[in-house]
Amino acid sequence: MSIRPILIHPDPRLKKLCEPVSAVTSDIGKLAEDMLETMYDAPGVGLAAPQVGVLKRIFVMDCVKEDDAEKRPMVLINPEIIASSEETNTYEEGCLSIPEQYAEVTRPKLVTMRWMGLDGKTHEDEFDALWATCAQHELDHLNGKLFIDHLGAIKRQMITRKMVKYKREKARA
Ligand code: K2U
Ligand code: ZN
Repeated sequence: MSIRPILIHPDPRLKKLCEPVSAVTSDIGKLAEDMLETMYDAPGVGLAAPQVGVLKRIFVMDCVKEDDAEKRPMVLINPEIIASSEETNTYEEGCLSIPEQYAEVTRPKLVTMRWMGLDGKTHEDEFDALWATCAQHELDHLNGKLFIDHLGAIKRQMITRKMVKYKREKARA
């Protein structure tokens, strides 16, 4: 397993539409393993493949936040939302590709998703609470969308300017 570098916004690879995974190969298994290790190390509760520079439709998540609770790592390949609630939930979101920036995003409270697992089988499940927010946040990544794209232009531009400065200072260090 290895921890992979996480791309920081602005980066054109974070704005691309990711390609479907055609087969669950050993390379996909290794990628999923590395994504989970990278996510736990960050730490985060989700991570999408484009965030580590791989433009494929796969994300991982584990929204179990209690340190002493059993982890529940999930790998979702070619995920799609097949149903979502009218009721919405507003959550102050962050992003590992947009460090230390947070803003409220409103999304459907419940989503039912269909995906392929590492076992090659089709899975379906309903997500709520942080799991639902995280799954939608990660699926946005696979479509080249960031949580700041749900904000107004002024706030989005302000965060982007902060990230340009952050990357410039990091490059100098
Ligand atoms: O995609 C990512 O950057 C991972 C995010 C996923 C996420 C963002 C907003 C709301 C839920 C999930 C990271 O996990 S951001 C860090 C974090 C940690 C705990 C709770 C919320 C966000
Ligand atoms: Zn993110």
